[in-house]
This record gives sequence, structure tokens and C-alpha cells, in this order.
Amino acid sequence: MFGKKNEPGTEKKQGFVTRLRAKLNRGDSWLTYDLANLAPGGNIDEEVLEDLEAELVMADVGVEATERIISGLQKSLARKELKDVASLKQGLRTALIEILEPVEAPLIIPDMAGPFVILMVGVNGAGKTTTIGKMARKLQDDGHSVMLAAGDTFRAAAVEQLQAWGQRNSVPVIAQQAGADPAAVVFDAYEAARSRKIDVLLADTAGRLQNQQGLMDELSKIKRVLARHCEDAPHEIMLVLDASQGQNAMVQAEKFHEALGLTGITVTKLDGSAKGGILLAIAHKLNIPVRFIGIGESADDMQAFEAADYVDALLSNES
Ligand SMILES: Nc1nc2c(ncn2[C@@H]2O[C@H](COP(=O)(O)OP(=O)(O)O)[C@@H](O)[C@H]2O)c(=O)[nH]1
Ligand SMILES: [Mg+2]
Repeated sequence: MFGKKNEPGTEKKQGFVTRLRAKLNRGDSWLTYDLANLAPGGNIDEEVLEDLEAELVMADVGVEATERIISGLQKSLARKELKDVASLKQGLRTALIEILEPVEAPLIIPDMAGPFVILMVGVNGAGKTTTIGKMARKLQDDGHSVMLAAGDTFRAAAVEQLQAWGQRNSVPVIAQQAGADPAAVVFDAYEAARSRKIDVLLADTAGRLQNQQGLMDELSKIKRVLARHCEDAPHEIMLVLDASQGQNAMVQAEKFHEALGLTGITVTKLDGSAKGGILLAIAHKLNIPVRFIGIGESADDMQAFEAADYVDALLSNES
């Protein structure tokens, strides 16, 4: 059981899972209050499943993923497999893991000649710049060299935020003045990373422009300019989503995916008012790998997404 004890990072991960559980178990969080409350007599029937359905929808799971979960449980009920609260919880756990497992796919940096380019996208305030800082730390811990590109040139403060982070952590940051062409900044950074033999280039981008089409056009241009010079770049287009935005985050994900073709998602702010169900909605509907989940502002508050740990944290009723 403790076979992994001496693996580097295991202790950190355990701490993270414990904190994730505690954060998701705060006050009004869904399902973390005893499922038994849904079935006061301990007996599971159609009505209990209807109440559970309402809970799931309220927890941001989304109508479609909820239907999938409930119809599976209804079948189990008909087969008389849901005798009590414990078997309901077990059935629910299995259903949630089945939805989430396909998107459990950690970000792996391959050995390659040029830099592995990660383009970070998402609306303003989602946590892009913070996630870049956390990822840079993790990548360095794993022995990779890292460079940052200040591709959010819309606000001067955004460039400064990234530069400050880079300075504190001795990570080079390629930046130009506010208002510069983001595609030019990112391409400059790509050239610099290539000549300095940097392993990973993390490119920040703006989350808000005059309008949404403008933003998508700008991001598409960055992608195009990179691809012109290196066929496979960007190697990852990662959407950062704020979990406390609920279904609105889902709408954002669909728009970004349509415009850019996402290859990964990081979900932040699961420590806030988030109910945690948004990951199920994303997994069911978009089937895009969820790379990391974030539960706070510091570097240790982000870990690779693991379906079973996540479901156990959601269903746990100890805090
Ligand atoms: N509580 C919490 N705050 C976060 C998390 N990730 C980012 N933030 C905060 O959210 C705010 C916006 O983050 P920022 O990285 O600037 O967003 P950006 O506009 O997408 O670059 C900052 O105050 C961050 O510290 C998280 O996982 N939990
Ligand atoms: Mg930012």
C-alpha cells in the first residue's frame, strides 16, 4: 500500500489530495454532505435518483453528463443493485470515474530538438499567468529549462506581472512594450528559446480585447506564425478555466476549442465557490485532456489531474 512512499513528489501529492478534499468539502459543496441525506430511510428508489439528479445539475455537472450518470444508476436500480446508500455511493463513484478517466492524460514533454511550445489561452482572470508560474516551477523541478513569452500585450500590467514572476524565479522572460504584436513577441521568444536550447516555452496571452472575435483572431495569428516556422508548434494549446464560473466556463471552453483546437485544459480555483462538477461536464462534452487542477495561488496548489483521486475528494464526507 505504501509502495510509492519513497517516490519523489509523493508526499507533496498526498498533501494536495488532502487539501483538495478539504476545499471541496467546504460548507455548501455538493455531495460532500452525506449522501444519506438524500435517502433518509436508507432505501434507494426513483425519487432518490431524482434528488441526486438535481444535486448534480446544481453542482455544474451539466445536463448531459448528469443524464448519463442518472440513466446508468437507474439501470442498476432496476437490476436491484442499489440496495443501500453504500451501494449508491459505489455506483456513483464508478460512473464519475468512467466519465473522467478518458481525460486523465498528464502533460508529457518529449525529448525533441527545438523548444516544446505551450500556448496558454483563456479569458481574463481565469488564472493563465498564475498557471504559467506554477507550471514553470514544476517543469524546472522535473529538470527542464523554461522560458516565458509575454504575449499578453494588451495591458502593461500583464507584461510586468510575468516579468516579476520570471525575475523572482530566475526564468528568462521575452517581452516587448504594451501594445506590441503578440505574435511577434511569441515568435521572438521561440527564436530565443531555440538558440538558447531551452526545453519549454510558455507563452502567455491576453484574455480580453475589444471583442471576442478580435481575441480569437489574435490567438489564431500567434498559432499560425508559430506553425510557419515550426510545423508542429504550438505543441500544446492549453485553455485555463476558472471552475467557479460554472457553466459559463463550459461555454468558454467550447468557443476556444472551436476557434483554436485545444489540446489541454487546466482548471483553476477549485478552492473557491466551485462545486467541482465542471470537470465532468468538460470531460463528457469535450473530451480534451485535463492536465492540471488548481486549488490556490501558490505553486504547490496545482497538481496533475487524477480521476480517481478527484472523485474520491468529491464524494468524501470528511473534511
Ligand atoms: N484561489 C485561487 N486563486 C487563483 C487560482 N489561480 C489563480 N488565482 C488567482 O486569480 C487571479 C487571476 O489570475 P491571473 O493568473 O492573473 O489570471 P489571467 O488574467 O488569466 O492571467 C489572481 O489573483 C490569481 O492569484 C487558484 O487556483 N485558486
Ligand atoms: Mg494574465
